[in-house]
Amino acid sequence: MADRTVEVYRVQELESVLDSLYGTSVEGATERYANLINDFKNKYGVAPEFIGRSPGRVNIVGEHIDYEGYSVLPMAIRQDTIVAIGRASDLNVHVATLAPGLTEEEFTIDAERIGVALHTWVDYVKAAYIGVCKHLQRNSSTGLNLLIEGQVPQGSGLSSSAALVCATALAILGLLGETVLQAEVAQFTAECEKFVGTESGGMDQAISIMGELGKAKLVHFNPIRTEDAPLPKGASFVIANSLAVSKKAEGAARQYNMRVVECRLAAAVLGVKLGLEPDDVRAAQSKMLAGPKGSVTGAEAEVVKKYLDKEKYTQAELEQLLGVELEKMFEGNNNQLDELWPWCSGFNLRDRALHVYSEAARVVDFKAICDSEAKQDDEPKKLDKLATLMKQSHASCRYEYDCSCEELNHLVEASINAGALGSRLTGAGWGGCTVSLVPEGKVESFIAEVKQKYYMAKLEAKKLSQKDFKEDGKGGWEPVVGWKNVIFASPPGSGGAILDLT
Ligand code: NG1
Ligand code: MG
Repeated sequence: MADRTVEVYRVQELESVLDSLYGTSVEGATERYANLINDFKNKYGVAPEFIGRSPGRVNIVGEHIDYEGYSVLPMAIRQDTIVAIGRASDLNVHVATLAPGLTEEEFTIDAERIGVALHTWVDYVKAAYIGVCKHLQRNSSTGLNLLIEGQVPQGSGLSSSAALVCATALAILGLLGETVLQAEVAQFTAECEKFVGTESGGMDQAISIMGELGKAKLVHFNPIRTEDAPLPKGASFVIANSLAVSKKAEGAARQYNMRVVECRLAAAVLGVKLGLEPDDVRAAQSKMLAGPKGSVTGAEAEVVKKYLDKEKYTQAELEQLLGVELEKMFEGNNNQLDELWPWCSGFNLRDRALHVYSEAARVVDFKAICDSEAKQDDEPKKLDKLATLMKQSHASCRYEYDCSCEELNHLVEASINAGALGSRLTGAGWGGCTVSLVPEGKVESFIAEVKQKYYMAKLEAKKLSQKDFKEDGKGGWEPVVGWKNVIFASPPGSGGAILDLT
């Protein structure tokens, strides 16, 4: 596929730009952008020059395999982050947000002197700025004013963080007048998000930047590139937030990084058992045993079961097997993987590896079904096959990767009972959202039923926080953020873009 540059819209009339950006006229969108521009003027005294915009995403299949180099199949969603930018009169980057209660900050334009440590959301902005400077090999020559507004729910596995990092990077690139390839931005934003917490792969940034209206994408890594995955007709993807917050940068980040460690250890042990040379073992440890193009042959599960015979390995066992101290093995890593030791009680290499290989194969199967020429009357069969893969993916995440939680499992169950063909957790897990495949004609009744069977039932059983709900004025309850932000059908949305206001 030809390398595309990031889309730049010259804004003469906001409304028509937004129509092509969102593919349809979105209620309140014009006001939203106009407010951002206005608030920017009020805050900084001058009009913004550019707006960067990048969406959240939902992963349809291929969970926790991007950081092993295997391909994944997500789509961009409509909810996005927008960042207005202009030049400042000093040599600082000033950052403010329209979200209530969040502090403002400023930092120097000297990228070398910026520290990031995930203390606040501003660290994502800093990470994006550093990423742009590293990529361009120069700092901004002037200070910058930024105003940020985001609509991607946080901590819900829809990648609000990638939306923030990517939208910020695009705003800065717009202002600096740089034309850039989508794949380049996807690559460096994935790197810069690693400064801020998780040893993640590049899925979120890739789809946030490279998403396209109406299209799910098969995303490959090393190097990042995409293929279209034509979704069969007759079904919608419905996203539902379990309202259990996945605190990725805190508890779950440890669990997330712990999975990265387990996968690398699994690869290293397999390498030793398969008689690889030490150098190849080291290579296998940094990439799981992905084939040349991250391909799977189907034979991996047998190998895993044969050689990774124990459920949990201790640190001492692993050090003996690998002939190296684990602390040494993970030394010098951004996210202090070497600080995980006191926190863990053993390494489950077999189950993690089984998940990775089976999930990688499911992505290949999913794409093949999407691509298969089906006569109109075969579409329902295609949907069933895709749904089966989604269900298998959830089971594998739940039992083998252990990244689900009670709420997610209940929500998946309620979704199937409410008429979804398939349903699974999406994103890192341990909380956050599910994605369900629902026959088109049933979306409304599906949503109504899940409201009762999951949200109301859980609320009544005091298993959801009362703080997340308020009275709806009709004798019932509704989420404080509104139902449409908690459970909604999502067609594939467009990727990142720059709006030129000059
Ligand atoms: P979330 O937590 O949904 O942003 C994370 C990783 C992805 C991927 C998924 C699991 C980050 C920024 N993203 O997604 O790269 O590994 O988990 O498939 O950590
Ligand atoms: Mg994230």
